[in-house]
Amino acid sequence: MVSIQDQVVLITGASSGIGAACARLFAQSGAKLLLAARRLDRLEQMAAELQKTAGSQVHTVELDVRDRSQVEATLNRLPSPWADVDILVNNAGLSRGLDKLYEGSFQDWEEMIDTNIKGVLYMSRLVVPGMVRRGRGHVITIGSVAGHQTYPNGNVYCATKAAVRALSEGLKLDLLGTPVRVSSVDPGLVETEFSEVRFRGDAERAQTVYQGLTPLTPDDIAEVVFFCATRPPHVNVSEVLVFPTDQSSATLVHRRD
Ligand code: NDP
Ligand code: 8X3
Repeated sequence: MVSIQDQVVLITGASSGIGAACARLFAQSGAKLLLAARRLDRLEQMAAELQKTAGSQVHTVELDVRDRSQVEATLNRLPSPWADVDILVNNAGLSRGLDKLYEGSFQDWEEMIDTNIKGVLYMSRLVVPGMVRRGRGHVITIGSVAGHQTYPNGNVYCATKAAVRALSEGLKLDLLGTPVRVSSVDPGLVETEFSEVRFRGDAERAQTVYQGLTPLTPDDIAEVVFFCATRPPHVNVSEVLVFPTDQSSATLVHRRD
C-alpha cells in the first residue's frame, strides 16, 4: 500500500453517502481534503469533525457541478496547496424518478444528464491538465451497475452511468503515456440518501429499495476507492463492479421478506 499522506484529495458530493464516507476514510490516512457539494453547511460540519478527530487539513467549497462557470471560477481560485489536486473523486451524482422513458420528465432527465455527465466532464477537464503537468494524479469516478446493465424504468439514469463509464475509459485512453491513473468504481445497491433523492423525499418508498436485503454501505465503497488510490504507481485498477451479496445483477435481488 502506498501512502496518501499529505496528498490533496478532491471529493465531489462529499456532503452525503459515498462521498462523505470517502472523506472520512481518506482523512484517517492523512490526506488533505478538498470537499465540494452544494450543501456547504454539511461540509463545514464534516470539516470540523475531521479536524477534531483526525487533525485533518480540510478546505470546503460550495459547488454545483452542473454549473460550468461556477466550477471554473471555483477551481481557478483555489488557494495553495488545494489547487494541486492529486486525487479527484468524481462522486457527485443523482437519479430522479423511475418512470417509463416515454412518460419521463424532461426536467429529471436534464438534472441527471447535467449532474452525472456534464459534472464529471467539467471537473475532469479542469483538474486533469494540472495532474498531467505535475506528472502525478488519479481520477476515480463513481459509476454504477446501472452503467453496465439497463434496468426497467432506469433508462436515463442508466444512460448517464453508461456515459460515465465510457468517459472514464476515454480518459484512460487519452492519458496513456502519462503517469495519471483512471479508475471507475461501480457499485450496486448502497444505502445512502440516493433513493430519497430519486423519489424526491419519499422516505417510505426509498426504504423499500433496501427492504429484506443487506445493501452495501457507503464505507464499503469508500474502502474500494481507497484501495484504488493506494496501489503502487505502476498499478491502475481500471474498473471495479461491487455488489451486495444479496444482489447478482441490476435487476436480480434476493429479499428475505
Ligand atoms: P447521496 O444522495 O447520499 O449523495 C449524493 C452526493 O452528490 C451528495 O453529497 C450531493 O451533495 C452530491 N450532489 C448531487 N448533485 C450535485 C451537484 N449538482 N453538485 C454538487 N454535488 C452534487 O447518494 P450516493 O452517495 O449514493 O451517491 C454518490 C454517487 O454514487 C452518485 O454518483 C451515484 O450515482 C452513485 N451510485 C450510488 C449507488 C447507490 O445505490 N446509492 C449505486 C451506484 C452508484 P449536495 O446535495 O450537497 O450538492
Ligand atoms: C445506483 C444503483 O441500482 O439504483 O446506481 O441504479 S441503482
